[in-house]
Amino acid sequence: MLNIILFGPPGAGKGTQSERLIEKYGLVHLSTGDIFRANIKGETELGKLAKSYMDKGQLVPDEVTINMLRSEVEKQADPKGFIFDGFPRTNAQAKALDELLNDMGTEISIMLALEVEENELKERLKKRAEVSGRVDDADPAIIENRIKVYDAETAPVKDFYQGQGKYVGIDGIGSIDEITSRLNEAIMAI
Ligand code: B4P
Repeated sequence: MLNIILFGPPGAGKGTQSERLIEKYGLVHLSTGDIFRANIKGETELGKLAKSYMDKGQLVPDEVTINMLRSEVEKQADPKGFIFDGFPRTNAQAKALDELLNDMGTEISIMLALEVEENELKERLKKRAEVSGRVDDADPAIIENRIKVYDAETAPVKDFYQGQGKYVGIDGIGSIDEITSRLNEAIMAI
């Protein structure tokens, strides 16, 4: 199986690039952000809980996120592989993902980390706010908080995969096509 983690700060292009990679490699796309947003739209209990964190730019608690991800993975019959987009975001999530894949007789193939500097991230999210209707994109203070949470809780996840020799940094600045080519090159080199 080909199991890819697409990693990076909010606005780095994870969602945008995932759409292209799933098509090319026939992978299952699991975006925890998208799943939470679908639950918010459907007004489920999970959605109500997730919204109370997301609207403030905080992470949804690990236990809730891990259980949700596990059930989404286990739903798939005979997958060719997965793209994990926006997961793991903490070391506890990374450990849980390793255990889950291990139980399935597989593992993470590569972590592709999109590297984009902070001012560019803020610009992209501000632009997206005009069309997304996302509360967490609309307020500069919330964007600031998302980046702060990323630096404190999510960035250290890089070390977890670097320790396994699976981390590859990708320049996330440039056209969407250029960045897709860089990602494809890294996947071909696995
Ligand atoms: P996500 O949905 O993952 O939010 P995100 O990080 O902002 O999305 P993404 O970063 O994928 O957007 P993209 O780069 O594609 O999470 C939202 C919230 O959910 C979190 O804050 C948290 O509260 C919660 N959550 C999710 N997962 C969780 C977890 N595992 N644990 C706990 N909580 C969790 O796009 C950004 C914009 O840039 C787009 O408008 C795009 O058009 C533009 N763009 C992309 N590539 C570009 C390029 N090359 N040049 C210019 N613009 C570009």
